[in-house]
Amino acid sequence: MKGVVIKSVGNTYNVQVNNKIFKCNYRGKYKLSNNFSNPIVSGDIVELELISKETGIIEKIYERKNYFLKKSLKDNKAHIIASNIDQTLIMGSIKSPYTKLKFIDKCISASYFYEIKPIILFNKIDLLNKEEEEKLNEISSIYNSLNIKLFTASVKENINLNEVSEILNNKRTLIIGNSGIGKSSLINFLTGKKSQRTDDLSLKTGRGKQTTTFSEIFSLKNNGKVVDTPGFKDFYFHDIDKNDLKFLYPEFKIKNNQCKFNNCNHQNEPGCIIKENIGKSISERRYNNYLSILNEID
Ligand SMILES: Nc1nc2c(ncn2[C@@H]2O[C@H](COP(=O)(O)OP(=O)(O)OP(=O)(O)O)[C@@H](O)[C@H]2O)c(=O)[nH]1
Ligand SMILES: [Mg+2]
Ligand SMILES: [Zn+2]
Repeated sequence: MKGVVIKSVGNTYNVQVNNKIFKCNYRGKYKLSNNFSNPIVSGDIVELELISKETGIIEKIYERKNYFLKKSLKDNKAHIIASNIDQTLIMGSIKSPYTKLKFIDKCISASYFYEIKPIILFNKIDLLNKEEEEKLNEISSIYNSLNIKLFTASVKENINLNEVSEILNNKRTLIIGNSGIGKSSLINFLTGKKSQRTDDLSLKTGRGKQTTTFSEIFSLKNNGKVVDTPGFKDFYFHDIDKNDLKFLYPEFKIKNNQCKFNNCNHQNEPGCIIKENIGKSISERRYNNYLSILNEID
């Protein structure tokens, strides 16, 4: 029987077949690649053998269309965040918590690498003063010029949520963002239920408290599905190499062949067209983040 993994907690997986959910374990004899720190993830399509009305055993994982990986800091292996995704919704905020654009750029690059369409959502705009709104406008124009959709919204005050809901229609969307950014709040709105616990920001740190501890798929009122992931502060690439990164910057693409050296990584090489265009067709912030991300790839 074929089903979809909609939740994984430790070694137990909830697998959905039509409208029924079975609690399942994985049969260890079909060992998966040792390169992964977690064998099964939300989004996987699996073959199931039922052992009771409510439980089953996962016999096999069907080939994944795609997946989103980060490096597991525990063992340096690949940690799969979700599989079989159509798009990523990268959430950020100007405040409470403040999101570094580097984090957003990293999520965008990874999305492109795994051939998933990135979309950006800046939440909590209800908190912004004029000056902060201005900052957000500048950020918007950077990403708009790259043809990446950027929404601004407030889940709390129900601002612009219909537009966000529309873009998730009929798609399976991976939601990524720092803890406390409002992922679960958004999902509660989109499912029309209080499916997810949300929490006040920790008073001490001003950051969220990580109330979501595993990835889980939710069905929305509009036929879309979203994968909620535990908020993380930062993440590291697993299989994206230094030489891959430049191809994940759309604004570099048109000019990639025009540098003096055809393998130019646009760092300190002489005759670099990209460096010449910083502040013109290439945003300085994006370029600085590029260098910084490049530096953390080993
Ligand atoms: N002011 C304001 N607060 C919001 C908004 N959206 C969410 N919040 C609040 O921000 C806090 C964190 O929201 P969550 O939805 O739990 O955040 P999360 O991204 O799921 O966090 P993790 O599960 O820890 O990754 C809660 O207190 C929400 O009520 C918003 O648009 N404006
Ligand atoms: Mg959450
Ligand atoms: Zn160059």
